[in-house]
Amino acid sequence: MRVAVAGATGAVGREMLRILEERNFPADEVVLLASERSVGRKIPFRDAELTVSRLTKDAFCGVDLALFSCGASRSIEFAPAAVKAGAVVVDNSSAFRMDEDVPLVVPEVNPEAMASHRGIIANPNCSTIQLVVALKPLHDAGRIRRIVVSTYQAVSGAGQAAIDEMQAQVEGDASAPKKMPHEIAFNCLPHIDVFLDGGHTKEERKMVDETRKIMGAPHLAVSATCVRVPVFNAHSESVNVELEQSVSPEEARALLSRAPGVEVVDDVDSFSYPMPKDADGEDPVYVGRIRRDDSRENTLNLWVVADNLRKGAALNAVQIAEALIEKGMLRTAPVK
Ligand code: NAP
Ligand code: 3JM
Repeated sequence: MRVAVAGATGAVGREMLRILEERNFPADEVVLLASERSVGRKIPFRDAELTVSRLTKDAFCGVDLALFSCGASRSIEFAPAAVKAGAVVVDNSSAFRMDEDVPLVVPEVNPEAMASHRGIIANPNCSTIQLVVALKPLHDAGRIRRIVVSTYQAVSGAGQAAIDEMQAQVEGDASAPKKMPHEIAFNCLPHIDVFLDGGHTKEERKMVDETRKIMGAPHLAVSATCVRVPVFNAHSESVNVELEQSVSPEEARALLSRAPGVEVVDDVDSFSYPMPKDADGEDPVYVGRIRRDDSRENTLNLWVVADNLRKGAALNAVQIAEALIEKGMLRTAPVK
């Protein structure tokens, strides 16, 4: 099997390579693609060093699986060429997520959606992924009526340049920010992606639309506020969830303890709750601070934390690819 990683030099692409290696992904050959700027750069993978090539339409010859994380406009330009060359594309960008004929998949939540793919499968936004992994078990138990979520998103979600920008700022660099709309060090910015009509941001709109699509609940009430915080890696979310039927905090804890991809960290007596520093580099979606919202019937509050580069992006994409292989849905041509 020949696997292409488009955006291999980025924060998500590098994590993708680590995860392919860690999980012994059955790739016979891995092709690294990025912009002209990175051509010839060497990146360690398994026992070797791979050389980065330029992302072009011809780069997908003989490729069976293409993992895209190089921005939405590159996905629009190059993913169709990869499909034409016979590859299945797992796309990390927002380019195709809301297309009716593109499945939007979190394997723990809606693996059945993969079956209808026509060459492209979309990976949801990082903030959406951890939200739906935590909420699906509660939805199955008590039917969700409304979700109010506020995010505390790490700078790694904005790419390698944003990580470097905050690092420089904490070391005292006072020059004007280039990657963020304002200084992020020692600050909070309620502004992720662009502003849309009505005063919402596109990140907030993604959370609403994607959650509805993945949960198969097109009219679900979802209200999101997305905030960038001065954390290097791992997103946190404060989630208020109103259900049709009562689910007690104890029941929620039991359901979530059994749920795939979830780890409950919830013992206030020992000050145990999820934190981004603990989630950094880990696979699970961590859930804690599970408690009743006493101001409203059948309503719970939760605190949900996950590594946005892993479960929020690269790990979810690789899990989709693994599920495709397991279901025999990846057409693999012999490696030429
Ligand atoms: P990043 O660190 O800035 O990396 C961007 C990658 O895209 C680099 O490999 C870069 O190559 C490549 N690239 C940029 N312009 C290109 C061009 N014209 N042609 C070919 N390659 C080009 O960003 P990141 O955090 O890894 O995110 C990459 C993308 O993944 C985002 O834009 C977004 O669409 C998606 N993403 C999704 C999630 C999610 O929630 N699922 C989370 C984060 C990101 P060079 O090094 O050569 O510039
Ligand atoms: C996360 O090219 C772009 O505009 C990409 C911007 C981006 C996205 C996106 O819209 O694909 C940066 C970080 C995402 C995302 O996951 O939606």
